Amino acid sequence: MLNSLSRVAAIHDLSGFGRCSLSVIMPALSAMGVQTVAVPTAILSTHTGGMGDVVLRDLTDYAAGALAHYKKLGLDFDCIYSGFLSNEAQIDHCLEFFAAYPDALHVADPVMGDHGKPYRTCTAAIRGRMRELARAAHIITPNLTEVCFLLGIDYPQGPVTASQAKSMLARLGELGPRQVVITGLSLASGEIANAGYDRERGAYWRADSQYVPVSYPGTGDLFAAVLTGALLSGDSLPLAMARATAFVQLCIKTTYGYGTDPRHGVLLEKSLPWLTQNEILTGYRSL
Ligand code: PXL
Repeated sequence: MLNSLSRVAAIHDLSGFGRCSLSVIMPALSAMGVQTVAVPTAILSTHTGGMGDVVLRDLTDYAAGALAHYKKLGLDFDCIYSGFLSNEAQIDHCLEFFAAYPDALHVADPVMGDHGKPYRTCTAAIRGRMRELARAAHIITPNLTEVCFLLGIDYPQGPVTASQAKSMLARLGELGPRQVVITGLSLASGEIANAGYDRERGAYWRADSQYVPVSYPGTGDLFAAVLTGALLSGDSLPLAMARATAFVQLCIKTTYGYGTDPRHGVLLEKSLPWLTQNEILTGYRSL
């Protein structure tokens, strides 16, 4: 039984307050029965989304030693999963983890920005190198802002059509990953969709969410974590998308109902028990 637990190396920052990155990724994956080994890239007092002067301890010099230790121990990983990275050396470390565990599932959430703008720490150099990481990954989970950075295109001012979404997915697939999920797409038909592509099958999928007029940090991290946990537990891509979409929607709706400060993130503590049930709340369909 114990041998059937999947083990993930999660290369992300640890933001203390604000419910994003490792603070939400670890409980989500644990609730799904996936063992998570944190490889923290930095410790921050809060996320960088509007809570003043963040106290940051950079841990860029940590990952290479941790990797060497894990290799020496003969420790295996079923998945290497990267997220928010704040310098180019950290991208190199993710590539080194990928290379050290070639049989693992390589997931890159290319966290770079939102609403058409890069995060404070995401320089042009990081955006360039993030494309390299995306090329090396098996699965990537960009939002629309990150799609634009990866493809070098302008951020669309209005909603996108299903055929534009498919074309973006296909172009991202051409970079290298065999599966691509674009999160939080505002479709011209009025829905908010997570749109997925399986390059080997030539299949396009969507899992829709209802619109809520607030945006919370960390929801992209939660989506990618639940998607990863679901794939490791044997879900197909569309089923994993449906599970991650349903869970993030539950978190958002729960939080919106309480009217808490959006900068504090979603009330994960209230929604987490859903993840322990092997139940899909909403479906998926072809894009
Ligand atoms: O959720 C993405 C994220 C991760 N880590 C840090 C962030 C953000 C988004 O603002 O600031 C430090």
